Amino acid sequence: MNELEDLVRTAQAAFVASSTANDLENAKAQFLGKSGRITELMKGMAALSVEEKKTRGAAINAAKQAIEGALNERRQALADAELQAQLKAEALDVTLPGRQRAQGGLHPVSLTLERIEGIFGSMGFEVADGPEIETDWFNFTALNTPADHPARSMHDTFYVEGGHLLRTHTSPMQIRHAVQHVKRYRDRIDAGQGMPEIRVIAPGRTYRVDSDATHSPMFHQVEALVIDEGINLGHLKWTVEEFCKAFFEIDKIELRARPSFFPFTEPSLEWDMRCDRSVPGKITFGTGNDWLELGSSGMVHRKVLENCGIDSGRYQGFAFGFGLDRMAMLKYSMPDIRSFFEADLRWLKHYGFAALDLPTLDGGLSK
Ligand code: FA5
Repeated sequence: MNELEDLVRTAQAAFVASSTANDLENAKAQFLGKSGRITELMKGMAALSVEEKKTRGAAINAAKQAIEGALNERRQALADAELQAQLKAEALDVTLPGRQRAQGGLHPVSLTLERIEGIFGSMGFEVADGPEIETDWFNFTALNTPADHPARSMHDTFYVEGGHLLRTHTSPMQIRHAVQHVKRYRDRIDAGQGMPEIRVIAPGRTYRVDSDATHSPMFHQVEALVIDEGINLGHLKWTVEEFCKAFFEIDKIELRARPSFFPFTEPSLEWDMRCDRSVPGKITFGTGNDWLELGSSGMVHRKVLENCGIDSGRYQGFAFGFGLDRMAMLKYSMPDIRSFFEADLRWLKHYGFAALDLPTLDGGLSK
């Protein structure tokens, strides 16, 4: 009997010494496994008499149950310890204040773009989109600016492989859109029924080798194109004026048209707006003795219409291209165009385009 009590004690000690579930299973095999100590003792009963087998068998069974009891107890203890360790590792302080989700805002260029699209949308203009990597044909040649034309030097740009370039203005969209329009109404045009008017704006990114406070190597323009029978300079002036009134939210503006030159428009005009800049850092429109350049425009050149397959004897058009970033600078009184592309949160916060003090979940204020 002592031998069995010893065995139980040895098993209990081995289980207690097992610090992991794996160790415990190995220890179990030594006592309760197929070739473990209990199995060996069972096998040893073969030579005993029936009476002896009864007493010996009962004693071995009792020892086996004691060992199994000790094993289960240790298993439970290890599982509890593991759970405690996990709970400790994943401890959560529910009294901590919640993490605040920072509130972003739209960039002034995006807001300006949305605003411009909204205003022209209300005037019945479609919005067209086109590639920023252009061919020489769309960016220059189709716009009546052949390879040897001096006007090309004003649009120094970034050339990429395969004779392509980063577009220097949004005017190539005039050609792309007009060509598509003619294609779409080919049957009507061929039947002598004419085509519906073109009334479209094309905003987007443009590129030039330029950099100072009012020029950036990547900037945004918005192009407008209207082509129909009987379009004249009066339509151009009215559209520019109405757009400016809506954009700057003022009823009284005074525009000045200056003669200019673009190979793709004839005549060509640049538009300035009367303003007052006598107070440093402040600009007021509609009064004052100063003029601010807004953008360029003109009546679409006969050759450009013809390059798009449009009958220049029947149709006339106007087009203009305004600097979108410049419009944003004027609208929000921002002095330096380079700040637009520096992704400086302090600048966005300063002009109110990113949240400043937001309430956190614990009622405090974030900085
Ligand atoms: C053009 O780009 C012509 N395509 C506009 C046009 C369209 C004329 C249709 C006639 C008919 P211009 O180079 O002037 O024109 O540029 C137009 C406007 O883009 C400028 O008035 C200015 O507001 C803006 N701009 C030009 N270069 C830059 C630059 N580097 N950074 C920021 N804005 C610029």
